[in-house]
Amino acid sequence: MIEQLEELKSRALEHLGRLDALPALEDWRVTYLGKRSELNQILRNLGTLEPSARRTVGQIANDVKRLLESEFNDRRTQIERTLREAEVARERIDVTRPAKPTLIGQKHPITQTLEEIVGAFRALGYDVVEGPEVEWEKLNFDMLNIPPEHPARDRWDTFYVKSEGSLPLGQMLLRTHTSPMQIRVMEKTKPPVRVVVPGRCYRYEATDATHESQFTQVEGLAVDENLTFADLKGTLTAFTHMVFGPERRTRFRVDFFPFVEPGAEMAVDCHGCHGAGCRICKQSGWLEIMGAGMVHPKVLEGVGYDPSRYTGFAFGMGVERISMLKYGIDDIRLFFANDLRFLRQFR
Ligand code: 2U9
Repeated sequence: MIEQLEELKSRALEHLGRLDALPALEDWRVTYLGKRSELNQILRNLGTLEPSARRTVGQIANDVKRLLESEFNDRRTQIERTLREAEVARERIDVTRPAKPTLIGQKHPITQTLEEIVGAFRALGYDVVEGPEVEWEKLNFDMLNIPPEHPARDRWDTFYVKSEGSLPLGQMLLRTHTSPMQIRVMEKTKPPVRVVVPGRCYRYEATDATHESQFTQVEGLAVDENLTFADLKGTLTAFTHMVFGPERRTRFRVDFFPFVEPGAEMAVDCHGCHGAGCRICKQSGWLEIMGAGMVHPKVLEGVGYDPSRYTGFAFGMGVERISMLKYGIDDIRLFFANDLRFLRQFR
């Protein structure tokens, strides 16, 4: 029996040494220390031995049991530690590893140009206001001295919005310029007025390299006593120097817009070639960047301003066009294509 115990001990310890997982360890415990284990059989049968053998065998059996229990506990502790260490190693975060590069965006080139234009007029003392993109026909056309039979009102030029009920202000439409907002400003406030109005406008255009049915405008308006065409020229020249550079020259030529009289078109000498002729200015040496003029007396009268006391000047420009001229972009559709290869160049 003693030999059986010795053999059992070395078998159990050798088996235990080969285990490295908790379920197998539990099987081992059931086999060698469980109720139906060989060892337990021996302990239970001690009673059948004669007293002196019972004492010797009993002591050895109990020693084996204690040894197996303590080896079992040690092994369990060891396996648990190994598993924990493996888990920690698996979950370890390398804080020295360089971060994944994040895609940092930037403002759309139109927004950048718009902010630059608006910033220049802010520096000249102008307020910035925005208005609704869906407007009344009366504010978009009638009050700007654009009569009902004017071709701009045609469905071919303007997007009308289905309007119902009695319509004292006419149909609703997608504004074709931000000018109706200047009407709203003048109806609400007395002169002096100095505002710029940036915003999106819509025209029923066939899309090509220089036309889109959606575009962005900045328009401006100054009304006060004694304002003259000289103020218009000085203001727009100062603006040009801020946005296109202090050495730029400006050129004013007569043009027609129903809401101004006289009307003008302003050009700046080409920053690409200093007037010699290049790709940007299509060899002309000049870039037409905006329209302008003295506010038509009928427009002032319409908002209740006395045209014998007040005069004003107004101007308007397309932000896409300014941006294209500034950066040498040859197709307006690039602004609306959401192509990162294009957009990322404006960081
Ligand atoms: C009021 C009175 C007058 C704004 C003006 C222009 C000339 C002009 C175009 C430039 C390119 C529109 O974006 S564009 O297609 N605009 O040439 N705009 S004077 O005159 C006003 C505005 C509001 C009450």
